[in-house]
Amino acid sequence: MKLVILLALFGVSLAQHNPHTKHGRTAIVHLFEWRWADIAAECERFLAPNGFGGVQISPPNEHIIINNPWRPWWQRYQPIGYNLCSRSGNENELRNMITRCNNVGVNIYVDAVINHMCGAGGGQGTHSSCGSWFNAHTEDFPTVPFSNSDFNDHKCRTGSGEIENYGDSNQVRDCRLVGLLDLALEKEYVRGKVAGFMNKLIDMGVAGFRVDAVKHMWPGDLSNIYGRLHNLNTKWFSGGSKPFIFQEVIDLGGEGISSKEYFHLGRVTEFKYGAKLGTVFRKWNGEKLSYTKSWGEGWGFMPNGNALVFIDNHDNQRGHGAGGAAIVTFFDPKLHKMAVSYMLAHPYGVARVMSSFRWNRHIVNGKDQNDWMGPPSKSDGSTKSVPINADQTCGDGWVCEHRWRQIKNMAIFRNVVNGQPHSNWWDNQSNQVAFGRGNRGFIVFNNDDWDLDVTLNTGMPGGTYCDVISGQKEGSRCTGKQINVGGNGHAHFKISNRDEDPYVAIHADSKL
Ligand code: QV4
Ligand code: CA
Repeated sequence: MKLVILLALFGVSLAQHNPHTKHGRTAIVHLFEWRWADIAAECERFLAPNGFGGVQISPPNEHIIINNPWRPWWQRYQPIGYNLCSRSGNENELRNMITRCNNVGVNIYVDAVINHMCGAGGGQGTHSSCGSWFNAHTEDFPTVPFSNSDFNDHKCRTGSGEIENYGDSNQVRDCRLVGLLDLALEKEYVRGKVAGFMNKLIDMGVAGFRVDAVKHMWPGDLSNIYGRLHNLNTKWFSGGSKPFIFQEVIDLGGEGISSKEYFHLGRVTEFKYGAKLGTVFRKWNGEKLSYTKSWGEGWGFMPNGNALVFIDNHDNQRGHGAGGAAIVTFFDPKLHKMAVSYMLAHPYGVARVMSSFRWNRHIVNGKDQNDWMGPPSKSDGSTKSVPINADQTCGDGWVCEHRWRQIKNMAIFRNVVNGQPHSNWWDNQSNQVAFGRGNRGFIVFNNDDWDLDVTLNTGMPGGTYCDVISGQKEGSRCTGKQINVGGNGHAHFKISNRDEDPYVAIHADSKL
């Protein structure tokens, strides 16, 4: 009993905080805007063999189609109803993907947009992904159905009907976020419809949800909705498993609403993580890598058991959401690989890797003029599939960060060291640091403008290890640097600041 109370107090490993990843796999990848058919293939040909635990998919529900700008990615955050046809594919393709990914032990997490429907200016007609008719002016969404009494207009107290002040929790929850029609989630009827949508997906086999815009919903309403959710499908999950819930709350401090209001409901996105680590790797504001000795709760982040962490996400890689210019994305590949690798090596939080599409970034006065651009598409607006090149990278504008050797190998590293403590820290009081994970793995970074040349205690058993950053172990040979660990666990590291990737990582399974 005492233990239960303790666990509840700290929000550790509670039902909805557990990602239910299989076979010792840990990391989640967001395959942003990928088609269901491509995700199914990726689970089988790449994610399962390389130990990825799950995929966050783009919203699967029917959404508005916007022509101006032309088919922006964000049209999918404007639901028209809960039919399961979207830019990524139809219901059959979705079901097929969930089945095929589950069959190879890769979980699917759905991006659930339940705070709102489309924007008030969305017009009327059948410009929606399943072709269903709707009317945004009269707030009519017949396929659910929702009508004007299912929205919060009467509850919102701002003159414009919009959220005007993020310091006022009432308007953040009851008014419109950028004009999006705000659902009355305190209504029994609305709660039932939202839970029905989520339960259909659970029954199809998804493992959980990334819940969108959680700051804009009352914890009590969410508690009620989550309480209605089915247990996971026992075809793939053990009986009594609750869906994994990770909630999008942007909390960098200083607002009326803080992430801790949602801890008891599931995990919460820790936006400080990527904003701070980006600042550290960029060496802005006097930050140094050596200061990350106490990375995690020591930096004022939320408790470990509550956090979902990431370096960049689909919003802040293009200036939406929070984090600003500090966020490191694939546009800065060297820093991005290092930051993502740091995250994957470090024990704090459930880690999510971003997998992006490329767009023509065009920043004028700090704002990306092309921040709206959707995924690689054909002239009719339909999303292109993801071609895989001979060297395992992706083509046609798909960046596939999760396939970059360094990132893929660090996802494996995270699995190999899972459960081991952060250990054997070393730093040069500047931007050279190293740490281990018990006796299972060790990583060394050189983000200074000079060489690193030092002997360190790795905590690992003696032997020759293959560095999984400059190469990897293939059969009994190593395509990268080799690191000799002595019988006392010590090893010599030499990393030039001019290396393409100025860091080295070894783990138990990279031993030669
Ligand atoms: C425009 C005006 C408004 C006006 C409205 C009138 O800007 O002032 O009131 O018209 O109709 C798009 C446009 C936006 C437009 C809106 C409604 O960009 O200009 O409003 O549509 O037509 C994504 C995008 C948004 C996009 C939205 C819906 O980021 O730009 O808005 O999808 O298509 C806060 C929240 C946090 C949120 C973050 C971006 O606390 O929850 O902002 N993050 C999540 C998602 C994000 C998504 C939403 C929430 C909304 O991660 O991708 O927004 O579902 O911090
Ligand atoms: Ca709301």
